[in-house]
Amino acid sequence: MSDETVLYASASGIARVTLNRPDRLNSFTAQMHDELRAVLAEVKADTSARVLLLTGAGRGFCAGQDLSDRAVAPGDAPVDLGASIENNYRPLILTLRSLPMPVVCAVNGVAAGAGANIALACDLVIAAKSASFIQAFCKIGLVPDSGGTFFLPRLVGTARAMGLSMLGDKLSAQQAADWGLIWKCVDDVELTPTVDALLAQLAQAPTKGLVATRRALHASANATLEAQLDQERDLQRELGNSADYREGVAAFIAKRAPHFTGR
Ligand code: T3D
Repeated sequence: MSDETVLYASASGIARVTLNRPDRLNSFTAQMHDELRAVLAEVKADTSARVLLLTGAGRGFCAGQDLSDRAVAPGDAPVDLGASIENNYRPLILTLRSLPMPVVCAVNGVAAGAGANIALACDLVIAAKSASFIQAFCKIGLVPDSGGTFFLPRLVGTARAMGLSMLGDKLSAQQAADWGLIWKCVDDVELTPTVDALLAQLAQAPTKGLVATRRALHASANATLEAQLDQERDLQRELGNSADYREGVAAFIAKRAPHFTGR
C-alpha cells in the first residue's frame, strides 16, 4: 500500500489527483497539504495537461481537517488555526481557482468541513448519489472556511447557506444538485464513466477559452454590468488571437470536427 497521501497521474491531457487517506476519509494532515501543494505545482507546470480531476480514495471524498491533529491536552497552547488557514487552505483554494485548465471534482463520498468547500472551489462538481456535503464546522465551533462563506451564499442563496452552515446537516448529493450547489449527481456506478467522458471532452476543448470563461464568471460575483462587458471585450480580444479560435472557425466553415490544441 502506498504511503503517499496524494496520488497523481497524468496522461492524454488529463491530470488526475486523488486524496489518499481513505481510513481517515481523506482528511487533511500537514503532510497531505504539503503533498497536494507539490502535486498542484506539478500540474500547473505540466503544459500537456488540459484538465484536472480531483477526487478521493475509498468511501469518502474528504472530511476536512484531520481533527486528531487538533486535540490539545489541558494546559497546552491551542493550535493557531489562522496560521493553518493562511498557510494551507487559503492557498489551496486560490490555486484551484487559478489553474490554467478546467478543474473537475468527482465527489465519490462524503465531503465535510473544508472537504466540502474544496469541492465547491472546483469548476465542475459531479457527485455520486451516495455522496453528501456537510458544513461540519458549526459542530466544533468554527466558521465555514476554505471559501465556504463565499461560495455558499452565491451558489444557493443566503437562507440555504445559513441553514447549512448553522445546522451542519448532511446535504445529499441529489439535493446539492437540485439546489444548484453542484453541476450533477449521478448513480454511484455512473460516476467513473460520466467523469471519464467529461475529462475526455475537456482534454480536447479550447482550454484557454474555458479558463477565461472561469475568470469572467468568477469576476462577475462583485462586478457591475459595465465591468463585465469590459472584461468580456478584453477576453474576446485576447482569445480572438488564439490558435483554438482560428481552428474553431475554420472547422465550422469546413463542416468538420475541430482539433483544439489548447493554444
Ligand atoms: O484546523 C484547522 O486547520 C482549521 C481548518 C479547519 C477545516 C475543517 O475542515 S474543520 C472540520 C473538520 N471536519 C469535521 O469536523 C468532520 C469530522 N467527521 C465527521 O463528522 C464524520 O466522520 C463524517 C460525517 C465526515 C463521516 O461520518 P461516517 O459515519 O461516515 O464516518 P466515521 O466513522 O465518522 O469516519 C470514519 C473514520 O474516519 C473514523 O475513524 P475510525 O473510527 O474508523 O478509526 C473517523 O474518526 C475518521 N475521520 C473522519 N473524519 C475525520 C476523521 N479523523 C480525523 N479527522 C477527521 N476530520
